[in-house]
Amino acid sequence: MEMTFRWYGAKEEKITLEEIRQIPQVKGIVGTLMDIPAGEVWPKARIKALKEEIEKAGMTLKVIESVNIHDDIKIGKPSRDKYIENYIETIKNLAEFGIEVICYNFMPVFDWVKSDLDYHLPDGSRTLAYIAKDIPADPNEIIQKVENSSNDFALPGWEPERLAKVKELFEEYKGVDEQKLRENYEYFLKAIIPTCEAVGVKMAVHPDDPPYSIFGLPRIVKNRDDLDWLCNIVDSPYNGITLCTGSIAEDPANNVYDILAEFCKRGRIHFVHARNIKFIGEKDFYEAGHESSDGSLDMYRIMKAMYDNGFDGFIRPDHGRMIWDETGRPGYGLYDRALGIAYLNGLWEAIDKDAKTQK
Ligand code: DNO
Repeated sequence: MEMTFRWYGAKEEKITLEEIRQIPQVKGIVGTLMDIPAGEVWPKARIKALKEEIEKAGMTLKVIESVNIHDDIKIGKPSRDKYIENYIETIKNLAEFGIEVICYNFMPVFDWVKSDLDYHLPDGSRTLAYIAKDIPADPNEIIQKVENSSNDFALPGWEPERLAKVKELFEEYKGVDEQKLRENYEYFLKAIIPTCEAVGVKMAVHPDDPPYSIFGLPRIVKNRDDLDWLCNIVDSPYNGITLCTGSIAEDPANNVYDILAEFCKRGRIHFVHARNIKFIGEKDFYEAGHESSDGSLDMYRIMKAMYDNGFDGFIRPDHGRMIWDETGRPGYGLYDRALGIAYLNGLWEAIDKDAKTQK
């Protein structure tokens, strides 16, 4: 297991690489080029500069989150071939600079959705929450809501150029049901995975967040059977998963421990987002501190499922709460994510020592 930390780039961040370097055991940055619109090729010079900046700070860049997929690919428009070619070019460019894993998602229009980015907990910390009755029926309202509480930080997956066209996008997705979206996903994977195999870059899809349909949009990466389907349509280790424990567990019907165990064993989980959530209603939840005692998930069982099934990929703490008066990009402050790392490292060490003394 290699511990990493998500960082959006010097221009987009308050948090510095020097601060991240001081978090115990963090060796790698999960990086991105946030300003490059979905569909465009990532230039080699930009990738090189990012890698050098990170290495100068004493860390590595082996994971990218995310290279976003143009909606024309998901909708299946004729223009998709051009965007797929660009995606392949980006994969090759990233491979040239030693990138091993690309995290992406296949969600129509929106990436993750939460009803609240500044949900107050009794201890004074603030976090993200999903409360179904607070999700407006009109998607434009959720965009407004997210923008109003983003503290002026660009949020991953909510690219302005995409959101500006949200009405048109919803129109275009009208003909796309789950079946059609699956066909388009299969088309994309079949086109890119041979290149991934050739250049040694593993794709790792992030599950839908939340893992069920919202705003009437189709969702196809939401449970064990969906993950099984996608692993089978292109049966290659380069076609893998970012297992986000929070996203998968948001549907109480999903057994996150079994899913982790199965797909680790199958060698398909290349990246883990470790997050705890606390249910406050049937499907309503807020994002808790990482500790088991703070949320509804047993983080020991999560780490153990990974350990026992041979996980040797990358992991990062997922969203953290805002604590100690920190302000910043919702979900991506420094302090609570650093606490999360210390805790996850502690669990791993205990599990590892325990396993070794039992031998
Ligand atoms: C939210 C993130 C997602 C994730 C994408 C991967 O904070 O977990 O935006 O990066 O779904 O493409």
